[in-house]
Amino acid sequence: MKAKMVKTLGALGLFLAASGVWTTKSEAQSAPAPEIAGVENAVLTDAPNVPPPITRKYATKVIVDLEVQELTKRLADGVDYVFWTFGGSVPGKFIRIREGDEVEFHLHNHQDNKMPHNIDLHAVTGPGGGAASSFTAPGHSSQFSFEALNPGLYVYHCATAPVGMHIGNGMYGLILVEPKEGLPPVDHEYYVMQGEFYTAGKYGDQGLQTFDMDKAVDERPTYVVFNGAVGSLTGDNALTANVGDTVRIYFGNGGPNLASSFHVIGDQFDTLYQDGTMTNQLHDVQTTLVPPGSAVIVDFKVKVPGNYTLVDHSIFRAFNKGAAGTLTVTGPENPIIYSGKQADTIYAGKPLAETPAISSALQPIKPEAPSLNTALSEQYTRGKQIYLQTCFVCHQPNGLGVAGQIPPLAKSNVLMNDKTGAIRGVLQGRSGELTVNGKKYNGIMIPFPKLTDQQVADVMTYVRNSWGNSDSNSVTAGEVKDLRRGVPALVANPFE
Ligand code: HEC
Ligand SMILES: [Cu+2]
Repeated sequence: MKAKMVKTLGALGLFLAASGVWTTKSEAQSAPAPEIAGVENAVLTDAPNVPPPITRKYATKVIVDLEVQELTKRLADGVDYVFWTFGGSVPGKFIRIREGDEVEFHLHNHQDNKMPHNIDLHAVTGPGGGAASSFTAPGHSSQFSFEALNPGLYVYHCATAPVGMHIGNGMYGLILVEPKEGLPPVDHEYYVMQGEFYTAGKYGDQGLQTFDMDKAVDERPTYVVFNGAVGSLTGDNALTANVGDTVRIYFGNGGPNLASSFHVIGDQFDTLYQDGTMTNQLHDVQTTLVPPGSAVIVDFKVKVPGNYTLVDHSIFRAFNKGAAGTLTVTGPENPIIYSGKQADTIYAGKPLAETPAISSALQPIKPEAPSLNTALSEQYTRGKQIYLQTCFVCHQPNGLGVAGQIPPLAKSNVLMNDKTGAIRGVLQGRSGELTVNGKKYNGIMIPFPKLTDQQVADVMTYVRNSWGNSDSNSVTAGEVKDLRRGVPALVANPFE
């Protein structure tokens, strides 16, 4: 109906214009369709690098190819984590386009990945920011297109359920929609993005760390970092500039939970594009608040040599959780702007009142020993490995699932009373309404056709003997083999 009305008004305008009743040209003609000239492939970069500024003066069709990769990488020294990434790193690739561009977006989900993913770009005008149109199973690609209507710096992120977990595992990045007139030139442009990680172990606990849903829900991160790891921007990885240079930082916050109080120790933001908008520029700012799902651009000129520390000024995060980076500025001293230490002399004030000593009596908490049926221990141990690679992301390391989204395996009546169904579920995937322990779920579990019969038997043995579940028998490879044989739809993909 709306389309029809527009058409009628258009015809009327044309008629009036033709008959000379209409006077001003701008009123007579509706805005011309935006001209799109040519096609190009987007240059994508990993942090802290930014693609070069856009010099063209017209809109074009930009093709973006972004591949989701689930990878084990360093989170801190001696600490590894399975990151879910847009392009192989956290944050995801930096995308740079121009206002008015038509973007043809291709999201590829690598065939070795375990999870479906999608993308919600805050620069997209349309439902979900592209999320539903880009929902992609492992080994598939999705395509959708959008017009970049609003200039600014925008966050993108995965929006596949459980959304918090996808973002919490590193699925976010930045897309810059340059205004038509461009941005003022600077000497250095850098890409920095903050995010939190919630690990089962404490800060610094060594080895491969798993995602901890309870900590994530409670918003108690173990790590708060810039660019996906402790130390991404320190030491040899520090950002650099020379005295007299102008530096621009595109700073985003992936969250998932915490707002960042972004600050550069020892300098001021000469220009702050608050909230990533081009129309609200502030000057001479010390600290700027960047909520999850938002971004800012800061420009400043460095005038004195030395190390400038980038922090989240919620300062324990900087010193105790990783949220610190360095900008190293080299060049001649400028004692007028900053003198350095000029004196150190003896000083003695009046004695202060005595304060009582504070005693702390913190007891370390002993972990609960798992009750383990020794006859099944070998299979159980192998099964646990598979569980921690394949199943825990959804069902959680503690087997409790995610309220309302993923059913529990701990004390699950479905798992324990329908062994055949549980095995079939792993082979074939599951979907549709399901009641577990009296609560309804309606989700999608992807199939695991790559697991061997023995691996399925092992993981079943593990889940049926963990978290209070107990099964006096193990599940055998033979049982799995029989079920697999009777399953013609084995490779059917529930996402298709
Ligand atoms: C992508 C997330 C995901 C992964 C990974 C996953 N599951 Fe599931 N699982 C689900 C969902 C969602 C359901 C409920 C499906 C429904 O609503 O029909 C489910 C249901 C189940 C059930 C039946 C319900 C219950 O709670 O007892 C079992 C058993 C199960 N999964 C075992 C496993 C095992 C074993 C693995 C690893 C091999 C695994 N799942 C991996 C999401 C997942
Ligand atoms: Cu995802």
